Amino acid sequence: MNEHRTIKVSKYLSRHLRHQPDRIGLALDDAGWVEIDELLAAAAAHGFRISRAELDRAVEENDKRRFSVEGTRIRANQGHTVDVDLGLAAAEPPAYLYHGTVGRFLDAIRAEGLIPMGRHDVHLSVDRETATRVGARRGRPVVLSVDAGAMHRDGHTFRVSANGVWLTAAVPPEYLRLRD
Ligand code: HQG
Repeated sequence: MNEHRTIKVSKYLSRHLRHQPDRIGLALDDAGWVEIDELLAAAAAHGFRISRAELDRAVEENDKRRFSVEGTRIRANQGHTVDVDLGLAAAEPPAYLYHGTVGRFLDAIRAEGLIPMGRHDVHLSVDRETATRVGARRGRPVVLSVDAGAMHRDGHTFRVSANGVWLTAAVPPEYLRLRD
């Protein structure tokens, strides 16, 4: 299976495990899991046939480890817009985390801080390189430093996904340092 196909399968999985399971008649459980057999059958029934080997490859070779397989089930590790409770324990973040965005959002971010927009949480990266890549999805990237240590001391809750993305409900502006 070529890389192009793996990416296509990965995008299909992201779409239906994070955002639109009902589009193919799928129901995720409360924690976001679905039976792999059900997913493959639903995909085939809606015109996108994926073999089990292709699914396994898309999970294992995923650049961001976006999916977890446990036993007979699969879920997305983070990034949902549908209502799921991933059941992640609260964790102590590193002193600084990073958020990649673009210049056109900065005025709003300065005024109201980082908010989750469509997703459940604000997504933060452990290093500037990753944050730069996240921002670059939308244009020339701007990386913001988040004083996660101070937020944690002040009682904000952080969780870390299975693929190392830090999640928090919102980042008030006083914890942000903007770098243009
Ligand atoms: C911005 C991808 C205006 C925020 C990535 C971002 C990541 C505000 C956008 C993961 C704002 C939301 C998440 C405010 C935040 N006013 N704009 N107050 N607060 N924003 O896609 O962090 O490939 O929901 O800066 O790599 O870009 O999907 O979040 O630009 O890990 O696995 O609103 O998604 O991973 O966009 O990306 P998103 P994100 P995957």
